[in-house]
Amino acid sequence: HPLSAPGLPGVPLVDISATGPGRTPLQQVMGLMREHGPVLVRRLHGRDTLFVSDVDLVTDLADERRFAKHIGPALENVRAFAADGLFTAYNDEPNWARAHDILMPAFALGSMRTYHPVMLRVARRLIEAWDRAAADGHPVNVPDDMTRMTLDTIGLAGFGYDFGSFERAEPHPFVEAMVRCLEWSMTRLARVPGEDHSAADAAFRADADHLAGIVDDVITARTGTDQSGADDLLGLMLTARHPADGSALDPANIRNQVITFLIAGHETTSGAMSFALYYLAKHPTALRLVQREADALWGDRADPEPTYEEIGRLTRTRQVLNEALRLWPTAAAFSRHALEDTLLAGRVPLRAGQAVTVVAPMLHRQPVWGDNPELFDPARFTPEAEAARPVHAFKPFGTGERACIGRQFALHEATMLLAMLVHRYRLHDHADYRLTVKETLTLKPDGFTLTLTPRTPADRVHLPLPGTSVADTSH
Ligand code: FDE
Repeated sequence: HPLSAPGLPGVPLVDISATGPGRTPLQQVMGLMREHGPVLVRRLHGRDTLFVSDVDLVTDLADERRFAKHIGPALENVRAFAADGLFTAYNDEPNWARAHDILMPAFALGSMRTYHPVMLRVARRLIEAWDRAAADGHPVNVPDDMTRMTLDTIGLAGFGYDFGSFERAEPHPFVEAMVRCLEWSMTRLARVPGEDHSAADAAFRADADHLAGIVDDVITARTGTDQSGADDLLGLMLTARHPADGSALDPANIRNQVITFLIAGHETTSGAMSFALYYLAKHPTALRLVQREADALWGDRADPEPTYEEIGRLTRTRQVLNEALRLWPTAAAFSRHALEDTLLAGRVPLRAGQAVTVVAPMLHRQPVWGDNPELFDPARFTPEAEAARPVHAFKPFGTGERACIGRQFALHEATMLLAMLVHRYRLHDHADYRLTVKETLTLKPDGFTLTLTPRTPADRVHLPLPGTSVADTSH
């Protein structure tokens, strides 16, 4: 039996210092929870982290009067290149509230109407590339192409900057530098005291400078030109004043926000679409349902022009995305700390300032999800099924005022692309892919490839969908 964690009677303490966290630390924690239960302390070189995934604990942690976002060691490392950008800012850093209040309107549901045409334009770039692969019989690398698509989308929609990712054989240098920065942030957590990491740190500095350089190009490209009509994120940041106190964002903070949005806006969303396609490729019944939904909108049209309103009607597609985000929430953990000494859910004593990390993929496998939580089943997200579940059982976007500001953006982008893809292609799991989840702070299905063939009118079943309702599956 493992020891109890200090000050936490009954909470198992698991020391992983002998092996370290390895390349898949999140999946290691999932394994520890499968063995020791949903509340545990992991010790690494004398540093303890309290991980939880019980619904009642997460529900209590969502109480904004008693808990707040915690910038844990992983996000501290990300601060080395994103500083006081929204994701990594401390709650009491003035730039957090300032940027949050200025940027909120840009992420309200209604603003997606503005981004829709750009999202559609980039979706068509991906489709062009996939049409060529289909014609040549070549496989496509799903996470790589999803990352091209999401980077180009946030670049164009947010900042009017074109990364042109589909014209490159290799990922854009920004992506490579960013992935290495994220990897540095993750592996730095596993360092053994006393080791020399100066080479890795120098390489990280070079990558971080590279990111800052690209971002400065993005900003210069804008400030040199006429700003009228630039109502995107960058335009807002450069011109908008805080609604209450009239203050503006300073240039250093704008740079941090652009880095933050480029990272947050594409890594997680591309992973979510990749997992959704993985599950669709493995689950013909779910695939048929989303194909019928897309067919009902676009029939045999070769190049449909999805409208903003139509994306809101893609209920089944949205359920598939939610179910993929349940099994593999791509931003898999978030941390909270207690504002005062308190008893978490009446059973775990916490001191003021003490941090707790929520392990979303395990929360999403708790008994409230039924007795077969590993099963991919989009029907878990029908309105009836959602109403029957505690609201905090599903947390792929974090919680409270520090929850994901880009949620509607990501869901609109991903729902539209998925529907367009299943409408257009038959997906072939040509390599009999076995899921391995790669971790770079975010999660991706590693090396997942598909081959494609165009769907024909004969592939389309012209039947109405049974009992579809337009439902908001938000949480
Ligand atoms: C945020 C976020 C979060 C939280 C974290 C913590 O708490 O720490 C999460 C969980 C998330 N997010 C998730 C996600 C998923 C997906 C798919 C996404 N996400 C997407 C996106 C897009 C975009 C643009 C974004 N996203 C963004 C963002 C930001 C900025 C943030 C921060 C906020 C504050 O204020 O804090 C986030 N996101 Fe996300």
